[in-house]
Amino acid sequence: MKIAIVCYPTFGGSGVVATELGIALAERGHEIHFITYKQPVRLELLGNNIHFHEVHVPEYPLFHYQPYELALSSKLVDTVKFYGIELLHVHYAIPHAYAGYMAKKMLQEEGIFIPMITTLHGTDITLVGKHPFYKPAVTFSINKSDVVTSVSEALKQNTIDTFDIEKEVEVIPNFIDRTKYSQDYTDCQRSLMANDDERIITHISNFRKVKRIPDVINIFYKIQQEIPAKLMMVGEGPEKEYAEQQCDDLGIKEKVVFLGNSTEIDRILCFSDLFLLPSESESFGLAALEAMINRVAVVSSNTGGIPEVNKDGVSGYLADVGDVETMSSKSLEILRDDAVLHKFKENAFKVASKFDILNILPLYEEVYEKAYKYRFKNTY
Ligand code: GMT
Repeated sequence: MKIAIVCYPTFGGSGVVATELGIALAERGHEIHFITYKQPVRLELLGNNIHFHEVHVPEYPLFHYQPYELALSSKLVDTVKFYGIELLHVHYAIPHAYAGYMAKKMLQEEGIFIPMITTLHGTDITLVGKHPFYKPAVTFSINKSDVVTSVSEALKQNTIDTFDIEKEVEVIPNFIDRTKYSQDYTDCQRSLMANDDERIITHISNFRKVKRIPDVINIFYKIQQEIPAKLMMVGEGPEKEYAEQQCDDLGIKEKVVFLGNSTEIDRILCFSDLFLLPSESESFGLAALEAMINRVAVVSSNTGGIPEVNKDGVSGYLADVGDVETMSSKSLEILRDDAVLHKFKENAFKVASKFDILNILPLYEEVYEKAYKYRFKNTY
């Protein structure tokens, strides 16, 4: 099938999922066309059946805001026509579902009917999408999608509770490609990061408020008071500067390493013992899943879709949002003893394995088949 994928090309979870999905679909013989403003970060190899089309937004002094949606829908129309694209899969409703619908309408005028699948990822519903300034447009574009999927049961419920949705929302959880994560730890340069007696704790995110970065630091602060430990902070974002200041104020600067954005997440995770994800809201928690497949135990909040990924008492522990006390004591419970830590690490791997791409990809292919049937329906 010839599929156009629209996504954010950055380090954010939705872009990573869209990119990994496209790569896997291309490996299964589909022809994939990524359409976005920059080559997605995890997309390294382009080839016969994997293409990238850049959306350019020409600057014009009259525009205070550059009209990205307009440029994206025009690019979609051109690409669909030129390559004979059969299906449109947009990730993150804002503004992709809206632009996708406009492209559908323009193509329809020329007698081309292209089905659109919209995958909801999280903040497009829970944070940004429900803002009154966006809500009518988000509701409209979800309802106008031929198939709607969400990455967790929790997000599906949230969507139904928040929006006036006429469409069925199908849950297709995020996934992981096990084969991409080496089981060979010889490459793992743990000694560069910490002493043998130190536990390594990691947090990876885009350092937005929703990730509750101060909680990460406070949990670690309590851990390192009890056992030797280091904290790896991976990513960039608005809360990073404050986090660095917080570490300075708490006198733990030497024990915390800020690594910035990284394309070598698995290398960092391979020497980690524990992953912290105390988010305020999280529709799935892809970062936790990536940690778990690398045999890293997870201590997280119990918000949104996280309990569907991190199993309490098995792959790690869950606590209420903001409950730093419980998150630090549970972390210590995992970290104090080698045998306990080993058990949690192995469990984390087992739980994560259920989200293997081999189990999830066919669900997307099923949805594509279903959406493809809509191509003859002149209903939108
Ligand atoms: O918040 C992020 O990390 C980025 C955001 C995105 O859409 O790029 O992530 C959302 O989608 C991810 C992939 O489906 C999920 O794993 C994250 O849980 C979700 N983030 C939130 O709900 C806050």
